[in-house]
Amino acid sequence: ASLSKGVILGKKGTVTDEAFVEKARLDNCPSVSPHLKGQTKLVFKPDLTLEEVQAKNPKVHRGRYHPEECRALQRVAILIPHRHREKHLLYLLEHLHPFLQRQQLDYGIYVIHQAGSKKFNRAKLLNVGYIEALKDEIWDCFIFHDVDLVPENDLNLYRCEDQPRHLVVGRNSTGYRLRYSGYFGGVTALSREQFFKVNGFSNNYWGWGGEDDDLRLRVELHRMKITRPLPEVGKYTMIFHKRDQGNEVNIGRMNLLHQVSRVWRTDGLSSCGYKLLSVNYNPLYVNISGFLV
Ligand code: UD2
Ligand code: MN
Repeated sequence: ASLSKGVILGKKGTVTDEAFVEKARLDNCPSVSPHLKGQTKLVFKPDLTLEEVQAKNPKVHRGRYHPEECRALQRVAILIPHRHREKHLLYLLEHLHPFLQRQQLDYGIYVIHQAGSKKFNRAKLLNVGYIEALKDEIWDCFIFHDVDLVPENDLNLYRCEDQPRHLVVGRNSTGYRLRYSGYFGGVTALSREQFFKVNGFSNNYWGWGGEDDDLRLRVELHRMKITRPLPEVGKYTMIFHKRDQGNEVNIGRMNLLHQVSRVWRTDGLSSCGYKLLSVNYNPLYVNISGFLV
């Protein structure tokens, strides 16, 4: 317990963390939540507002929620790389909050915003998210999540297992089929230890492409094996978009992919340089904004 997180001093001056004691009293949540609905049809209302989404999630505070009826099995941080995709973020928050609550998770949502006009760097932003989120809580599990992918089936559990997981088997735009064997893009789940072991993502992928394959190679180099949900469960809707300005295809990606086994130790979490601009605790998500260097 830290003094800044709701700690009270007991009668004899002993320190007790109220929230901690409260959680310890509860039984573990069941391995399958009773609130799951399975496949659902997603609706995206054109005039949706953040206020509406907030009103529908009164139990979410500062981007966080934990079930009141049982002790969650894992603490899960959702990390979303972001720049200029406000509408997509709104739709994702709208669907993800109830989805995660139905799964009885102790979770927090972090949006990692890339400030400035440098080429977009999804992988490095996710490294920043991992480093910064761990300053709030010792998260057990990290879900690295594109802003435009909305899960259709809540049997797709947002938790970590003994091997890294790829949660997107298919999406609407590709006929719900796996794009290629080894594909590791979109939404992935790695435990704190698994991600740390591979030294996180590479920091060197500026612009579109390759960074997901790089992470797959890191995972394979450490003799871990990627697992996936069943195809009917790992289904996502990708909200339609064009390639963003500032995220042009990275033509150097193949060269970078040839160097992974040589550079993973020195390129990653251990060398992730950035200038933190702000951390804002909004009702539905923590917004981390920074310049990548
Ligand atoms: C694919 C992968 C994605 C990543 C990317 C290559 C899937 C489903 N997704 O996505 O994980 O590997 O290829 O880099 O296969 N973003 C912004 N603002 C920008 C640019 C990107 O917020 O200006 C974020 C946002 O979270 C977005 C993600 O980066 O979802 C990936 O970018 P994309 O959606 O343009 O790329 P896409 O759909 O080809
Ligand atoms: Mn996309």
